[in-house]
Amino acid sequence: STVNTGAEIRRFPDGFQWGVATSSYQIEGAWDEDGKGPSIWDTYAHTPGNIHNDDNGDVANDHYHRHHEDVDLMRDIGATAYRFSVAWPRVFPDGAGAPNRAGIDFYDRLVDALLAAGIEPYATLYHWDLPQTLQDEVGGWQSKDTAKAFADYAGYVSGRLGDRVKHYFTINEFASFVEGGYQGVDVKVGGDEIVHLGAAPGLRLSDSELKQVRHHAVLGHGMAVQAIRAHGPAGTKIGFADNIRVAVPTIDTPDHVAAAERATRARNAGFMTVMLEGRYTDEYLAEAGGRSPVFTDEELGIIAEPLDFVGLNVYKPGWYVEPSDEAPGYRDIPINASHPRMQSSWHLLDPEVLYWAPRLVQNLWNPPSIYITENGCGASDVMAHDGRIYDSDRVMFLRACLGQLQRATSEGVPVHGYFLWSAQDNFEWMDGYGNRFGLVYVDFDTLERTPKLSASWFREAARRNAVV
Ligand code: PNW
Repeated sequence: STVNTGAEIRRFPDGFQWGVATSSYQIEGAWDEDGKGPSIWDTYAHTPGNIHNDDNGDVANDHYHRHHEDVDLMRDIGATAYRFSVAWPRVFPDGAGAPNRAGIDFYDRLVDALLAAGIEPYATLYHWDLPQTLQDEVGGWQSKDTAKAFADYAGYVSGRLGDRVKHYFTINEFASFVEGGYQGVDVKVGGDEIVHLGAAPGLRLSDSELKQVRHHAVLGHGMAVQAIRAHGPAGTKIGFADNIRVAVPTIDTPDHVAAAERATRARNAGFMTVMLEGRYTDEYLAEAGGRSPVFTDEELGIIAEPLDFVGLNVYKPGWYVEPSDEAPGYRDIPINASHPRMQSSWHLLDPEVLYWAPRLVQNLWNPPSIYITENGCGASDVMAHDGRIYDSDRVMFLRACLGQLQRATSEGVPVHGYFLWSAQDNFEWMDGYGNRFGLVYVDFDTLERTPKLSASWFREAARRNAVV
């Protein structure tokens, strides 16, 4: 008789991508080299008091000069795909105008190295490093001009890399840079505790102004999709990578799941919902006194350009809900102060969110394909032992999360890949270098890289295409 071991049962579909992810500002360094213009994150991190320890990304992982070593590491870890971001101010130092040849050449070399190593490149076009010139001259995403400049840049990049890069994510995490950068985000993390998160450019706009910024961000996404379709080769695949706010049901019955769907659709009204439905919900339009956003039907059509896939960054439950007989048909459930967490201040733990996020998205919008574009966890310190670096907490986290994702694929939810955040420890925004998300440890004095226990776990999971 044959025994089916766990790893045989807990397999992912054939062709499933086992990816790792990073972003330009968090790893590249070389902040003012080869003609690169400053970004709003250069400015923000150079301003004392914004970042833990006043760290900045001037050098970061020095990936700009070490990308060959980093590609080799990813191959050794067994990654089949790599999600990186292109730094807009490397390619257009002032955001628009003449491209900087040396800037795009860097991504050319990176893509060639990835393909030579058998790793499929997935490019994100905006991971928050807006050219400072666009902030200074037009107010960044407060202006429609930024959406237009973004589309021009996206079209140019897809024209230059499109013979080798077949997959693009327009924008990473709308809420993180819009709410974080233009107002500041308050995240409820259990009990009465609220965590405040800030981001570049560090503005404090009103709710009404913020809705206009959101509108320009989703418009920029839609215009970029059109530009890539116009300039990239036929067959180029495009989507976004958004940190969906997931309403998690506590009981898997049709009425609880329906409440979670309603709540998820409502809480993502300014971003995912409008990009996938082409309309703002009535409730969303009534908020902030109905003064904003100002938009046209033509813009709604652009915002909802059909996509090839939806990318979901999934770390934590947004909140928990239950059904209600009263409008809007769901009710929030309080989160206990004792709810388990991972290291980051905002990181509530619930691995089931890797099941519910794709399942709710499929139920609500039925996209042709879904990727998990980020998932992972941070740790403030590391346990070095006999020359090895042990992160059993991360292995626990990954095994639990991927187990739930496998449950979704086994039920037929069309998830075609997973990108772990992150390939290496890197500059973790407000937390600076004090919060480590990598499968690979980086000594930020010597820049030496050392794979952690979690890298060995990832390699075996990728090799077996299963939860191990
Ligand atoms: C994402 N939250 O940010 C970003 O895309 C990455 O650049 C970042 O390094 C990574 O996740 C880890 O933080 C997030 O409040 C920011 O839930 C905030 C939240 C989640 C993710």
